[in-house]
Amino acid sequence: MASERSYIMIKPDGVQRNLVGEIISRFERKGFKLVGLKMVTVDKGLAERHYADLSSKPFYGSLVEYICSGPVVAMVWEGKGVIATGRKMIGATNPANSEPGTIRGDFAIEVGRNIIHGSDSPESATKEISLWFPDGVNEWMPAARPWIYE
Ligand code: YYY
Ligand code: MG
Repeated sequence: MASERSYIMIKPDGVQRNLVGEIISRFERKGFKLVGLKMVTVDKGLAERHYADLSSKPFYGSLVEYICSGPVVAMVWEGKGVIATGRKMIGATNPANSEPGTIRGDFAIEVGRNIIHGSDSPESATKEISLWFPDGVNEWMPAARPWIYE
Protein backbone atom coordinates (compact mmCIF):
# COMPACT_ATOMS: atom_id res chain seq x y z
CA MET A 1 0.00 0.00 0.00
CA ALA A 2 1.33 3.42 -0.91
CA SER A 3 1.44 5.22 2.42
CA GLU A 4 0.36 8.82 2.51
CA ARG A 5 1.46 11.33 5.12
CA SER A 6 -0.06 14.54 6.41
CA TYR A 7 1.35 17.35 8.52
CA ILE A 8 -1.00 17.93 11.45
CA MET A 9 -0.34 20.69 13.97
CA ILE A 10 -2.11 21.51 17.22
CA LYS A 11 -2.00 25.30 17.34
CA PRO A 12 -1.20 27.32 20.51
CA ASP A 13 -4.88 27.54 21.53
CA GLY A 14 -5.24 23.75 21.31
CA VAL A 15 -2.23 23.33 23.61
CA GLN A 16 -3.43 26.01 26.06
CA ARG A 17 -6.88 24.42 26.17
CA ASN A 18 -5.45 20.98 27.02
CA LEU A 19 -6.68 19.37 23.81
CA VAL A 20 -3.41 17.65 22.87
CA GLY A 21 -4.45 14.23 24.20
CA GLU A 22 -7.97 14.48 22.77
CA ILE A 23 -6.67 15.31 19.28
CA ILE A 24 -3.92 12.67 19.25
CA SER A 25 -6.47 10.16 20.49
CA ARG A 26 -8.85 10.87 17.60
CA PHE A 27 -6.15 10.21 15.00
CA GLU A 28 -4.92 7.10 16.85
CA ARG A 29 -8.39 5.60 17.25
CA LYS A 30 -9.13 6.18 13.56
CA GLY A 31 -6.24 3.87 12.74
CA PHE A 32 -3.67 6.35 11.50
CA LYS A 33 -0.03 5.89 12.44
CA LEU A 34 1.98 8.56 14.25
CA VAL A 35 5.42 8.91 12.65
CA GLY A 36 6.49 12.37 13.86
CA LEU A 37 5.79 14.30 17.06
CA LYS A 38 7.36 17.30 18.78
CA MET A 39 6.46 20.43 20.70
CA VAL A 40 7.79 23.59 19.08
CA THR A 41 7.83 27.22 20.14
CA VAL A 42 7.60 28.69 16.67
CA ASP A 43 9.69 31.64 15.53
CA LYS A 44 8.32 34.22 13.11
CA GLY A 45 10.37 32.96 10.15
CA LEU A 46 9.03 29.42 10.42
CA ALA A 47 5.42 30.61 10.85
CA GLU A 48 5.80 32.88 7.81
CA ARG A 49 7.21 30.05 5.70
CA HIS A 50 4.47 27.66 6.80
CA TYR A 51 1.77 30.15 5.77
CA ALA A 52 3.68 31.69 2.81
CA ASP A 53 0.77 31.01 0.44
CA LEU A 54 -1.42 33.33 2.54
CA SER A 55 1.05 36.23 2.73
CA SER A 56 -1.22 38.56 0.74
CA LYS A 57 -4.24 37.98 3.01
CA PRO A 58 -5.30 40.69 5.45
CA PHE A 59 -5.17 38.22 8.37
CA TYR A 60 -1.61 37.03 7.62
CA GLY A 61 0.08 39.20 10.27
CA SER A 62 -2.29 38.19 13.06
CA LEU A 63 -2.15 34.54 11.93
CA VAL A 64 1.66 34.51 12.19
CA GLU A 65 1.50 36.24 15.59
CA TYR A 66 -1.03 33.68 16.86
CA ILE A 67 1.06 30.70 15.72
CA CYS A 68 4.04 32.19 17.58
CA SER A 69 2.04 32.97 20.75
CA GLY A 70 2.81 29.67 22.51
CA PRO A 71 4.07 26.19 21.75
CA VAL A 72 2.46 24.07 19.06
CA VAL A 73 2.45 20.28 18.72
CA ALA A 74 3.84 19.33 15.31
CA MET A 75 2.96 15.88 14.02
CA VAL A 76 3.14 13.67 10.97
CA TRP A 77 0.39 11.06 10.60
CA GLU A 78 0.48 8.26 8.06
CA GLY A 79 -2.21 6.09 6.50
CA LYS A 80 -4.46 5.50 3.52
CA GLY A 81 -6.19 8.76 2.61
CA VAL A 82 -4.85 10.57 5.69
CA ILE A 83 -4.68 13.97 3.97
CA ALA A 84 -8.35 14.13 2.91
CA THR A 85 -9.66 12.18 5.89
CA GLY A 86 -7.58 14.30 8.27
CA ARG A 87 -9.20 17.42 6.80
CA LYS A 88 -12.65 15.88 7.34
CA MET A 89 -11.79 15.04 10.94
CA ILE A 90 -10.57 18.61 11.45
CA GLY A 91 -13.64 20.26 9.90
CA ALA A 92 -14.22 23.49 7.97
CA THR A 93 -11.75 26.37 8.37
CA ASN A 94 -14.32 28.58 10.10
CA PRO A 95 -15.63 26.71 13.17
CA ALA A 96 -18.98 28.42 12.60
CA ASN A 97 -19.31 26.10 9.59
CA SER A 98 -17.57 23.02 11.05
CA GLU A 99 -19.87 20.07 11.63
CA PRO A 100 -20.30 18.72 15.16
CA GLY A 101 -18.12 15.64 15.46
CA THR A 102 -15.19 17.38 13.81
CA ILE A 103 -12.35 18.78 15.94
CA ARG A 104 -13.12 22.40 15.08
CA GLY A 105 -16.87 21.74 15.24
CA ASP A 106 -16.56 20.32 18.74
CA PHE A 107 -13.94 22.61 20.28
CA ALA A 108 -13.69 25.97 18.48
CA ILE A 109 -15.79 29.06 17.81
CA GLU A 110 -13.68 31.57 15.85
CA VAL A 111 -11.65 31.19 12.63
CA GLY A 112 -8.65 32.87 14.25
CA ARG A 113 -8.67 30.32 17.11
CA ASN A 114 -9.43 27.11 15.23
CA ILE A 115 -7.17 24.78 17.21
CA ILE A 116 -5.54 22.68 14.50
CA HIS A 117 -3.85 22.65 11.09
CA GLY A 118 -3.90 19.85 8.52
CA SER A 119 -2.23 19.67 5.10
CA ASP A 120 -4.70 20.25 2.26
CA SER A 121 -3.02 18.33 -0.60
CA PRO A 122 -0.17 15.88 -1.25
CA GLU A 123 1.96 18.80 -2.47
CA SER A 124 1.45 20.88 0.68
CA ALA A 125 1.93 17.80 2.88
CA THR A 126 5.34 17.12 1.32
CA LYS A 127 6.32 20.76 1.68
CA GLU A 128 5.10 21.08 5.27
CA ILE A 129 6.65 17.79 6.44
CA SER A 130 10.06 18.81 5.11
CA LEU A 131 9.68 22.27 6.66
CA TRP A 132 8.76 21.01 10.15
CA PHE A 133 10.64 17.68 10.15
CA PRO A 134 13.79 18.34 8.09
CA ASP A 135 15.56 15.39 9.74
CA GLY A 136 12.80 12.99 8.68
CA VAL A 137 10.23 10.93 10.56
CA ASN A 138 10.06 7.48 12.17
CA GLU A 139 9.52 4.23 10.29
CA TRP A 140 7.74 1.53 12.29
CA MET A 141 5.30 -1.31 11.71
CA PRO A 142 2.18 -1.24 13.91
CA ALA A 143 1.22 -4.68 15.19
CA ALA A 144 -2.47 -3.84 14.57
CA ARG A 145 -1.97 -3.19 10.86
CA PRO A 146 -3.78 -6.35 9.60
CA TRP A 147 -6.76 -5.35 11.77
CA ILE A 148 -6.93 -1.90 10.15
CA TYR A 149 -6.17 -2.74 6.49
CA GLU A 150 -7.48 -5.76 4.58
O1 YYY B 1 -6.38 24.99 5.83
P1 YYY B 1 -7.20 25.75 6.84
O2 YYY B 1 -6.47 25.94 8.15
O3 YYY B 1 -8.57 25.16 7.05
O4 YYY B 1 -7.46 27.21 6.24
P2 YYY B 1 -6.52 28.14 5.33
O5 YYY B 1 -7.40 28.75 4.28
O6 YYY B 1 -5.31 27.39 4.87
O7 YYY B 1 -6.12 29.30 6.33
C1 YYY B 1 -5.11 29.07 7.30
C2 YYY B 1 -5.55 29.67 8.61
O8 YYY B 1 -5.72 31.07 8.47
C3 YYY B 1 -6.89 29.17 9.12
O9 YYY B 1 -6.81 27.93 9.79
C4 YYY B 1 -7.28 30.28 10.04
C5 YYY B 1 -6.71 31.52 9.38
N1 YYY B 1 -7.75 32.28 8.66
C6 YYY B 1 -8.26 33.42 9.24
O10 YYY B 1 -7.82 33.80 10.33
N2 YYY B 1 -9.24 34.11 8.60
C7 YYY B 1 -9.72 33.69 7.43
N3 YYY B 1 -10.70 34.38 6.83
C8 YYY B 1 -9.22 32.52 6.82
C9 YYY B 1 -8.22 31.83 7.47
MG1 MG C 1 -4.62 25.48 4.89
